[in-house]
Amino acid sequence: YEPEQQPQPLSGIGRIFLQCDPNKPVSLEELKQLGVLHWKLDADIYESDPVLQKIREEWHYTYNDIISIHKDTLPNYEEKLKMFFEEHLHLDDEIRYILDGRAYFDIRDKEDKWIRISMNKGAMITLPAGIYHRFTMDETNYTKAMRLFKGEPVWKAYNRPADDFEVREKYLNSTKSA
Ligand code: KMT
Ligand code: NI
Repeated sequence: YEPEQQPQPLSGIGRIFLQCDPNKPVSLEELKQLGVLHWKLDADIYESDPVLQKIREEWHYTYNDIISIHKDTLPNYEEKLKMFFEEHLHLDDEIRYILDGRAYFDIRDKEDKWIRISMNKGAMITLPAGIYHRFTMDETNYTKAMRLFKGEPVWKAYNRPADDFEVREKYLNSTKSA
């Protein structure tokens, strides 16, 4: 965590706030062009939420589990946070739904600058396969998130540089036409 280099986040329940360095607001349209999907849900009813159910059916998010990120609940907490904060990509979409607490996802924009996505309880997001990103906590150091996946989960992360993957080229092409 490098506080001086981080854009200052805003906050708000269930909302997603976007900022890029130095604190320039980012539009949802820009997020869309980067291939990021997002929803605002009622996390208090996640176990029986028909809206979540519908999203899962529409996007084929068949798998889910819940991860509680806190030094007392997550084995190798420090080490894992360090890994999450390394800039990386995945060969599949990364789908996360914040059930409690808060967290940040940073993604790279088309100019390779960071956009900070502040996620509160109720925020759900899909980062497309091949996008460079990283994950970090705020000063509360607690978040509980549902991890979703299309089919059998693969959590493997490839740290940057990972430009030779086909998925990376595909991703870049998809942002060009958007
Ligand atoms: C990732 O790959 O960036 C993560 O799994 C982030 C932590 S899960 C809320
Ligand atoms: Ni990731």
